[in-house]
Amino acid sequence: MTDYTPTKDDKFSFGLWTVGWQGVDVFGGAVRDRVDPVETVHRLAELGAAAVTFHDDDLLPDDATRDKELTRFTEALAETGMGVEMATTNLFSHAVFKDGGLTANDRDVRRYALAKVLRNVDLAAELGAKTYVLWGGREGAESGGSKDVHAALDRYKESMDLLCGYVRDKGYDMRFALEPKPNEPRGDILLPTIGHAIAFINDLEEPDRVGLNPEVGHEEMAGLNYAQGIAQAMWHGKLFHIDLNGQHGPRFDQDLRFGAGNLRGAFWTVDVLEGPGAGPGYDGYVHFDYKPPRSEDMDGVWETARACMRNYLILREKVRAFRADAEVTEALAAARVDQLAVPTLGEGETLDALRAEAHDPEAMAKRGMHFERLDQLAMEHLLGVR
Ligand code: DIG
Ligand code: MN
Ligand code: MN
Repeated sequence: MTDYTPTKDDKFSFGLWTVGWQGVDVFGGAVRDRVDPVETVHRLAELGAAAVTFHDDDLLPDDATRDKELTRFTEALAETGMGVEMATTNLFSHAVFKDGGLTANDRDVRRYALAKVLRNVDLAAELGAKTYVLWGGREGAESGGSKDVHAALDRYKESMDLLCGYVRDKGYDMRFALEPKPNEPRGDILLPTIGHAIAFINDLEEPDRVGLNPEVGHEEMAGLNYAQGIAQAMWHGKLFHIDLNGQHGPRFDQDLRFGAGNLRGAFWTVDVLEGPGAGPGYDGYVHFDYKPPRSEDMDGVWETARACMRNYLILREKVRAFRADAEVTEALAAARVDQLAVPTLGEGETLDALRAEAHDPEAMAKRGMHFERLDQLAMEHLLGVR
């Protein structure tokens, strides 16, 4: 039993906006004061995190103090050894983005949004971030006639192609990661799921420079399985970054600390990230995008940050024990999970030979799959009785 104390080798990272969340919601104002990004860097370093991420406005909300705040922030990074691994742009808080940023009907707004992204891409490159996230939280609509989706996707593509060209021409070592979400704050958000985003990326001029930053709660809001979604993103080579948190299935975006909400889903998420099957596993930052509930004071906020990392380490130990369990190995074989890695057509075999084979569907239908035994073993590892 380890003590689940994170180290920088675990590559945990947090958005400044997470522990900085003041507890605002649709029905109530702030319950906590703004947290100084410098304090966040020091406190997260003390807790064992390796890096932070930020929206432009989280870090530098006021141009008048931009240089001073940036100096304080970079000094804190140097003092703690914390990195900046990802950055993104707030294209959703200011009223100007009420109809989106890059896909706003109002062309002037689109031009301002693109300029705002470009400015923070430069800062992200300066601070060493290798991933730039775009969450189009306001890119969407509440009513069918108000948004020409075909034109909106043209504009989204135009902006992504321009951003990829900019990063390429500047020689930045940086990739873009799109973050899907089905709704909230817009009634329906464009690129709502991992699948929609992958399809969109394939039509860009430089698809290799664009991947995904899937968030647990966002896939679950759509009633989808996050672990399966990130497995497909990895299959496409598109899991560039992750937003881990907790969610209780289809409802408003809860952004709970990782491990809260769908705990079984969190177990299989860690299993996929560890790379159990045919895939290589995920080697990026283990990033948390969550919101400490309104109920918490600052002590509670730091406890939630500690718990995100602790829950990940606890689940990682359980997943590794599950995968190392001899009975699990037997159960996997009984479930013929390994057979899925065997090509359906044999080396050099012809389709005629396959079709000529005597197939006995009645006999095959009688073969049990033994999935329940396998899942019970997983459940018992999760419950701590194995
Ligand atoms: C919300 O899930 C979004 C914003 O917080 C941010 O743009 C992105 C970064 O991970 N996630
Ligand atoms: Mn969310
Ligand atoms: Mn997110």
